[in-house]
Amino acid sequence: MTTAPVFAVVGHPNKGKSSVVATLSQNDRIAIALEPGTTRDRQPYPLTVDGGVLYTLVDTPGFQRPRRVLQWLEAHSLDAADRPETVAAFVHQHRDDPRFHDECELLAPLLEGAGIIYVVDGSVPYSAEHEAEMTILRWTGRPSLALVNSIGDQDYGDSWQAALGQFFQVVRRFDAVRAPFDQHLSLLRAFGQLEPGWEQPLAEAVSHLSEQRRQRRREAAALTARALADMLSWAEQRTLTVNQAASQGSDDLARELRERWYQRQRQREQSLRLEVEHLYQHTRLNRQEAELSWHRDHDLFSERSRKLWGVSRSYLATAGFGAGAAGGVGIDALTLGHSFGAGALIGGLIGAAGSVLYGDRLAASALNISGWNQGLQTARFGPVQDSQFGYVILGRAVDHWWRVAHRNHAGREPLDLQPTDTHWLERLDRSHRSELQRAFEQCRKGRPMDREQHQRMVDAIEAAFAAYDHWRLNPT
Ligand SMILES: Nc1nc2c(ncn2[C@@H]2O[C@H](COP(=O)(O)OP(=O)(O)OP(=O)(O)O)[C@@H](O)[C@H]2O)c(=O)[nH]1
Ligand SMILES: [Mg+2]
Repeated sequence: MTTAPVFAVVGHPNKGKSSVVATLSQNDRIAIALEPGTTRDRQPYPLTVDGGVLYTLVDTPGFQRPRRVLQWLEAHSLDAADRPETVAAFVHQHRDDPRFHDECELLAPLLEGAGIIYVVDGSVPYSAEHEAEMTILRWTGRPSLALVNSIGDQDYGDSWQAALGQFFQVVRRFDAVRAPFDQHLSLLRAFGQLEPGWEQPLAEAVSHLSEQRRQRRREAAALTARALADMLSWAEQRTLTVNQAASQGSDDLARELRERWYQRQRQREQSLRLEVEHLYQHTRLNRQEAELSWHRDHDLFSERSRKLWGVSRSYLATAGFGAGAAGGVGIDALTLGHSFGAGALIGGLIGAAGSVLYGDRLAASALNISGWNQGLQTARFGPVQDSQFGYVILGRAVDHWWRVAHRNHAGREPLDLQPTDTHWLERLDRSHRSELQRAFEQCRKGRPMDREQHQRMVDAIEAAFAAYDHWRLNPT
């Protein structure tokens, strides 16, 4: 069994050290902030997959007094051979000296065998003040790699590369917030080149992480399938006594059940969001303002959002709504055979979001009241009769999944779920589309799916993820 490599992430204050650690250790709890001096003490963050540590990153505070440290080192070194010991002597001697707290914290893991990841900000020009830092790091004699992480918009990467190349074995550009997953893997391979003993553990880390990513996508599709089946087949019920039935009009009753039904759908969608976020180890995404709240103007249930989420009439036609759809027949006409039409459904749901369009008409028609049985009656609202609802929920879920799966753990901005204006779902192949349509129909009719059917639905959703991913990367 090989030991997992350890890397200390070091550099100037406020240049993205903690951001690099957060992204590469998939840990969104690490403190990242605009103010310098956010990280006060060194802290190891292991990346664990299936109970095994693949590598550990040590977050550290930034250099505070590199020139003073270098002066001390130069004054206490006899020749190049004793430089690592001189650095160790410095740390030993200044461990309790508050002036050099930060330097001792960042050098200690290097003395214990960690490799160096030196982080600079490529959006500000190179300056000689970094030379003292780089010289101190070189004196430790540890394997080293420099990362040019750009915080702002300017690009001084080339001048940085030239300077860094003289001090570090490998120099890479890496944007901690935006770098796609492939670049994480390529960076890990570069770490493996720093020391012979690290090549194998980091090659294993790359293969574990690739496999984990495939599994997560599969699991996210399964979670989405479960939520869809649940939401599409959901009905609210209430049992009424004779007195209750007499005192409450059916409009009133429908309104009550409808409110509960909306509430339940919202909660179920929210719980799917959390499940997917936790799957990808995002534990504190800010969804309050920018993302999953119910904006009135692109509400889940509005006609506009149906269009935005990519469910076009031609898609509905191919998915099983009949030839009339392609000819431009209105949505209501397409679904005439159902117990309530898409127009009424959408209108009613808009009603829930604040407008009163169609509200009561829908409420009355969606309510189903049983006959009397031993002095009791059952009122039932749902399940939703239009499979279009499924496409809206699916569209939102796929978009959320994509943003979470592609989000680095250094990201601290709110997750902003902007609706798209392209019918990306049409890129899904015909057989998976039909599979989805079949699954939605089955849920609508309240028929439970067997294992195989459920599995086919998961496959179709995974294919929808892939289609969306492809569309995002090749939008035209
Ligand atoms: N746009 C962008 N911003 C980044 C990136 N990396 C860091 N930042 C921002 O830069 C600021 C500092 O990031 P940190 O990761 O806390 O920096 P640090 O080097 O750990 O800072 P100290 O612990 O204070 O030394 C934060 O506001 C980050 O959001 C990046 O790759 N892109
Ligand atoms: Mg920090």
